[in-house]
Amino acid sequence: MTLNIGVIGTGAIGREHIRRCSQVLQNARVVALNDINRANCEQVVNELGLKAEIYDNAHDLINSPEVQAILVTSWGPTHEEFVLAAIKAGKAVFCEKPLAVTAQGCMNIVEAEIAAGKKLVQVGFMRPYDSGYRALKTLIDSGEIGEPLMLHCAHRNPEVGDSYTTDMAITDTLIHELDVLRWLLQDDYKSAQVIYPRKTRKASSHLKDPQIVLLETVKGVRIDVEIFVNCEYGYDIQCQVVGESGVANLPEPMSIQTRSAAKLSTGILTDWKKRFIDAYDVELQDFINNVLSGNMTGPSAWDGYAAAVAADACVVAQNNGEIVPITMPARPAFYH
Ligand code: NAI
Ligand code: ISE
Repeated sequence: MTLNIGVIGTGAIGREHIRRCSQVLQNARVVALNDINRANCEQVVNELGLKAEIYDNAHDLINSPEVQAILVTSWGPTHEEFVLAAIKAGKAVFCEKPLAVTAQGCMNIVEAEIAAGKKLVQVGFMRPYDSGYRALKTLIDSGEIGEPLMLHCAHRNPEVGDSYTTDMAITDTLIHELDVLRWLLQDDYKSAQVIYPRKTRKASSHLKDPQIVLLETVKGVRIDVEIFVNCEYGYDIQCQVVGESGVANLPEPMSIQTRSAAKLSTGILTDWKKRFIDAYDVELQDFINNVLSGNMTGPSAWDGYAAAVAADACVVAQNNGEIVPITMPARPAFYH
């Protein structure tokens, strides 16, 4: 069986997901596109030779009988509206992060999904599908390094545009760590604090970069995450877990080590699309398989909500410099 997919938002990641649904993954085809900038849809159709209908209105795409499942890859502030409309139409929806830009927006989606009585939402948190993070989780779960006590993490981008603001370091960038670390540790967050080191001269005048986020989990694990989005040298994701009896590092992405010209060297990736290319493939294939089998198992609307609750607290902490408590309500039985 082939799943007919409609995509809202044909920018950077939208195009990547359309390409993988059309050329890489099994049992799916893209039949409908929408973007507020119609030229973006036309460009994708031409580039990929797609046979897809272009809709001028996202809600018409969602409600089209031709479309069985939706991918939401438009700008973050539009996600809540489109995910709620997909749920109302009774259609499965894969929504890129963030699920909504506030915790309340995510809660609106959680409540709508529970009211629909059926899991329909998968959030585009791809890191739990990354083979490196999976290996790290398997090692932690094996008990080899004992109980985790501390995590030292980094999320570095070579550069960002002028429209990137200080709070986006949390809502756009740290949100990946807020999801994957919760999954890695099977724990929730208890508090957050944000501190600012000396600012890089490479950042726009309005942007505080780098930043360090200090998190504490309910089990007492202490986490520091460095966010540095103008680091220049590469796209570099680091995660070190210090346990009671050992230390484990997230593996480096596969790369060849060379010895030449009196140097030992290994390349560093520069583009998020390449760093997580396999994880994006696996997460979307999982979505397709789960929609077809009627059993959604990927990152849920509740996971989107949990990350957003923590993100909201981190944004408050960015502004007041204090240790901000993070309180998560009990997980509804629907998401157990
Ligand atoms: P982008 O700016 O390249 O593309 C967004 C597209 O959405 C644009 O073509 C824009 O015209 C369209 N759009 C905006 N509002 C719309 C509306 N109301 N209706 C229809 N189309 C609309 O942005 P990018 O980088 O592709 O990001 C899109 C989303 O994907 C964001 O939420 C971002 O956080 C997320 N993302 C996730 C990544 C991941 O690693 N999981 C990586 C990059 C982005
Ligand atoms: C971008 O939107 C992503 O989601 C990337 O995965 C992330 O590394 C980057 O910092 C974000 O801007």
